[in-house]
Amino acid sequence: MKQNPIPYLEKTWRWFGPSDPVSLSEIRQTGATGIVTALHHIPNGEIWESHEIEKRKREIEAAGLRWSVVESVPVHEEIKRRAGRFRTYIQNYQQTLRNLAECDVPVVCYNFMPVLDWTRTELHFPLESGASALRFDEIDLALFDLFLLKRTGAETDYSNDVISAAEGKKSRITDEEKEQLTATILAGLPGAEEGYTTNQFLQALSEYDGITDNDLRTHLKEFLLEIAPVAEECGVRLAIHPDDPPFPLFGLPRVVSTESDARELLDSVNLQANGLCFCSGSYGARPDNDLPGMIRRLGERIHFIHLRNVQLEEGRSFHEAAHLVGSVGMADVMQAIVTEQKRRVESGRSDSAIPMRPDHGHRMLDDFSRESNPGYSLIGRMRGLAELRGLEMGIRSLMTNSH
Ligand code: DNO
Repeated sequence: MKQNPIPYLEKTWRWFGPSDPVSLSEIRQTGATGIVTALHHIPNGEIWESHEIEKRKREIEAAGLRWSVVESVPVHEEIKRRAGRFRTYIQNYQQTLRNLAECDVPVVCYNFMPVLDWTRTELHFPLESGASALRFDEIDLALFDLFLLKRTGAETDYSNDVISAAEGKKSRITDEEKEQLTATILAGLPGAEEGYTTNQFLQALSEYDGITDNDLRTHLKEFLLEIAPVAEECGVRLAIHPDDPPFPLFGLPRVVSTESDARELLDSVNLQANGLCFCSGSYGARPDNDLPGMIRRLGERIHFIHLRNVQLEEGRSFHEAAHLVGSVGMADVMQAIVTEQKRRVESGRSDSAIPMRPDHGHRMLDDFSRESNPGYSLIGRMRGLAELRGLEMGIRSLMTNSH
């Protein structure tokens, strides 16, 4: 019997809307066919009205592209804390999902990280090649937390070695470098809808006083119990993004960092719509996460994929490596993904062309002569997309010919 061919992953590209320095017509030339975007102008917690969604969708389609994934419908902090107006915000979230379904936008990515979305300490880490990368340095994070933010109790979160390294570094760096570090951590990286001053940040952290990992886990479960059935019914797939980086920061609870976290949240609401965004760079920043194994075991609920590499450094530090080099074995990851696609085809699922985007990219070549959002350069990401596309094609062809 002739098998249906395994479709290619849907190549997508994150676009931050009309203010993104990378335009839709440029994206079209990269080879991506799908757009990953959000209605960034709508305040967190409010309903995305259908006419707003339609308008953005038409704009994307006019450029010959398709709106494949929403990244993200942000989860209001009051939902994460189950405080204040959280019930209204959950109802609004449900309505937004219905409106997106009505407009045929099929996948919604979101995260459940308190206060900060993704966190880095350096945006222009120079690489030997002359390109630059994003970096997370645990000593710099401790320096900021202990000596610039001066968070009460921060010293209990770091080892003595890290504290003394941070102390030493504090006396070596300039005031300007300290300001730069503060801005990098607090100003909000692209996609994080919030930015903070130091005082606002301390205030936001204090609102989580007494909220443990277990509490946050329960809040996530309660949220999923309310939104996943709506998503299932209207035909939208939810994809939770893991914590980036995947370990606790600033004493905040963290609940989506490991395979067992992911398994638990999938099991807590056992519906196909309750799924994952598999981010190789986020999960990959922990050496104890077995990425291909996670794809094999959790794959049927992976609705969206971010492919990115990290070079692990000492302790918890890492920088973003080129997509095919670094600590993440990208070929093994890709092979596990194609295997999952094959399984979907064999079981007759209609979502085998899983949307994938090259996550982040170095700043390189002409990226230096134009503005770009940190991590979201044009040429660096296009290099990533091209390499990943080639890797996928090679693996697919080897797998097809060996069966
Ligand atoms: C960073 C992104 C994150 C991601 C959100 C999803 O580059 O991967 O900002 O979009 O955490 O909600």
